[in-house]
Amino acid sequence: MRIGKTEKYLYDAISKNGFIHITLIDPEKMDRIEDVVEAAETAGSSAFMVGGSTSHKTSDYERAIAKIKSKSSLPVIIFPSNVASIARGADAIWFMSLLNSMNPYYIIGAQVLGIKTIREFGLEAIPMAYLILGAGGAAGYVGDAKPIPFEIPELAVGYAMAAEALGFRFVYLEAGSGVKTHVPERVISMVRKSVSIPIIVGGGIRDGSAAESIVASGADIIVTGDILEETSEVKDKLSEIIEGGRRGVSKKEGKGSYCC
Ligand code: 1GP
Repeated sequence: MRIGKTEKYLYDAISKNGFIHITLIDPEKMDRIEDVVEAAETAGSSAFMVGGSTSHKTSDYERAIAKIKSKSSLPVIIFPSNVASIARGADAIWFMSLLNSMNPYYIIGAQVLGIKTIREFGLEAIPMAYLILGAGGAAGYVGDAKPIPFEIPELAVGYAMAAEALGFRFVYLEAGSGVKTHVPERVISMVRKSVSIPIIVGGGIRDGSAAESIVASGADIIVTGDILEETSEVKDKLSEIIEGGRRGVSKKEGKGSYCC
């Protein structure tokens, strides 16, 4: 198994801290990227993701990546919505498959079309299973997903176990950007008990207490994006979320120690 530098960094950071926070920057929406990057790094975020379900311009991605790189040395990982998200200048790309899409394009089609460009651009491809739950937001709509109901966590467990057996090295439980309700703790906890790969949770996480309970339930990575566009106090808000996650570590189910 060949593990790249960014993936190893994620494993090491999770193993050392019990969880990490990643700041998601939507290249289409964020008009004050440099300020957000500085605030996120000061608050203790461990990496940046660049992506958005309705962002389809490669030039927007490249501009956002360059701005992040001008302010921070933390890893930048592309969070693609389509082949147009494959951009130069990032460290890595989530090589992700939306397993509960009804459209094979989002499961394997875009990946086949994109891999040569990913190699040409020297991006580290990190295999990740992407599952959309609950309301699903724009990601659910654009990705033609059949979202997993929060009330049926067994379905999320089945997908996550299958993802691990298929060789995916991360699983992302996505509720959709800006949704009212984040992935429930019970779903995270049941997935945690069923797989040993790192679990990423995102969508609708807005405060420290949500971060605390999500990490306590077994999440290894929490991702926040939308809240940065809602607040002018980015550093304070991210500090609150990251502090919440740290409190969650002491109560965490199945503390992950990942290696390669
Ligand atoms: C969306 O999971 C991410 O893909 C983050 O969600 O924008 O709601 O923080 P928010």
